[in-house]
Amino acid sequence: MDYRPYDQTPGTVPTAIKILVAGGFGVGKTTLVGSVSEIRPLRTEETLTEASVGIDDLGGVEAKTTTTVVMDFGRITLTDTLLLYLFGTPGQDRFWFVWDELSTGAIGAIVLADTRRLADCFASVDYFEQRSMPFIVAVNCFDKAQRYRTDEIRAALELDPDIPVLLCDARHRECVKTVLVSLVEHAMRTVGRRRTAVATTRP
Ligand SMILES: Nc1nc2c(ncn2[C@@H]2O[C@H](COP(=O)(O)OP(=O)(O)O)[C@@H](O)[C@H]2O)c(=O)[nH]1
Ligand SMILES: [Mg+2]
Repeated sequence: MDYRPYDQTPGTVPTAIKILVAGGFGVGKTTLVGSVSEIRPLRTEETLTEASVGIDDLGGVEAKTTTTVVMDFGRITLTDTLLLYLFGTPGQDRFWFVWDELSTGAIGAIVLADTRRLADCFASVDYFEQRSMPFIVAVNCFDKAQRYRTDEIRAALELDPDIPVLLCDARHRECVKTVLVSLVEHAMRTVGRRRTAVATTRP
């Protein structure tokens, strides 16, 4: 894990950006945050117990014995003056209420998807669409999962044409960085478009 302190030159104020990582259970949120975080990611996991059998659907998820209860938290220095803080949100219906708290101040979200269980990310997509929160879809390409083209995934999720869809491997730092940059760029474009729309509708 490499740690790069941000630029502490007097007058240089680092910008901190908050990003959410959402998606279904076992899709790779904790893995993604852990791949890029310079600080040891804070994880709150609980061992899957008898009680969660039947509640936590394990179909298609290999060797998964823990589940995120509250959130993952990580940080990455993208440039000398740009820090990203990542919050992995719970991917299960019973933790939905946490999302509203976590969304405050976030510039956007990465919705992680697994093509074997694509429906698991519908709720996350709906959540960010309803709140007009910029988001992108990153497909975590599991080894045994069938590969689909991004346009096929876009069609299956009924996404607007401007929402980026990327294929990634949540275990690889460079791959995850590309996803993060894509989200930041998408969020900036969205904000830019909204500003233009407001400016042109003003009398
Ligand atoms: N083969 C493969 N396994 C992955 C990948 N990402 C995550 N995993 C594994 O899938 C399981 C679930 O990942 P996790 O990050 O805990 O999912 P979360 O519930 O969304 O936080 C873990 O055992 C990971 O090691 C990936 O890109 N490829
Ligand atoms: Mg997790």
